[in-house]
Amino acid sequence: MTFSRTLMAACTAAAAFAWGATLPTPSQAQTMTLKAADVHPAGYPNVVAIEHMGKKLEEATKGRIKLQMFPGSVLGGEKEMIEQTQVGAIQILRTSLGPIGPVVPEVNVFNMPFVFRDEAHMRAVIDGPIGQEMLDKITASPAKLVGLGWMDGGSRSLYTKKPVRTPADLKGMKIRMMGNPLFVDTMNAMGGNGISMGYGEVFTAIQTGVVDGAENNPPTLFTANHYQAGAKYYTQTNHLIIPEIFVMSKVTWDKLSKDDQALVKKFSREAQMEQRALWDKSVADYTAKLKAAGVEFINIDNKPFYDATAPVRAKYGADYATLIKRIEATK
Ligand code: BDP
Repeated sequence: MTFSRTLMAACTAAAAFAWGATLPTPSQAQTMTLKAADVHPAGYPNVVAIEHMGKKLEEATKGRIKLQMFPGSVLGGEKEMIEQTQVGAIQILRTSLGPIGPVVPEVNVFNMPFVFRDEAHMRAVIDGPIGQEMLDKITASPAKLVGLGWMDGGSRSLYTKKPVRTPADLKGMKIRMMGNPLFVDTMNAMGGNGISMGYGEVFTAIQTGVVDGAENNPPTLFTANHYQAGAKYYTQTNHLIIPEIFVMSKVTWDKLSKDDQALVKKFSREAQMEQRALWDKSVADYTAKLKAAGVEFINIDNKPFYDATAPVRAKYGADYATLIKRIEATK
């Protein structure tokens, strides 16, 4: 073999293991750089917690496993990123649980309106056995995703160009919802017209009047600038308390040694707890920033919205009555 052929062979081998795997001798642990992705910008609690998890992995494996974060939707919207994670092009994805629903229908129990009493209740559920079972369901499903851990996505409330206080006020208003029929049904039940749309299109849609508003938590409303597109009324409906999730591509997971898998699990649990502390602080900070920017927070009695969405819970919860009872019984 000539020198250049040897070089070519080496380059091909390097390309084949471009994301870092060494030649797969079973006794030798893997070297890899995990590509992690998030729609949120650098500095957002979820992004910071995953980056920190990467640092811990790097330290514990003496640099064998590294993590590179791609924040701010640079790798696409959540639907596209879920697909990329399924095929192994993204190794760790932090996403809302919302767009996981169409891929793993069981998770829709956590996506139902008002299924959690409040954020403390949601946290108790995700930290306990039900949270673990749900991660395991995702892992065991054919989706090719491994559920690593949960994050707090706070409570989602409405933000609109005109003030809303009751379901009747939503009549005729087009409200952007995440890509999952459950959310369109939720908004329709709440009195508006739910429009399913990717997160990256919401700013322009509000600005041009394609929609009259959207719904999200204060940190997202602030960092996505949607209030600057004209949605200045934030009505505290708290209709969805959706935990966020971070998953690993099954393609990647299967390449990890048992020891490395255990490390990833350990640091995932720590990331779940760390994000929460960052989250609480960010909600307070961004709420203050939104108020300073002129966003009007409207406090309402959200019972009429709870009552209006009963048919959505009945429809999507029908197959999970026992699980829902266990959620309700969680203190
Ligand atoms: C944010 C979630 C993010 C979603 C976004 C959305 O953190 O994962 O993509 O909402 O509404 O709260 O699409």
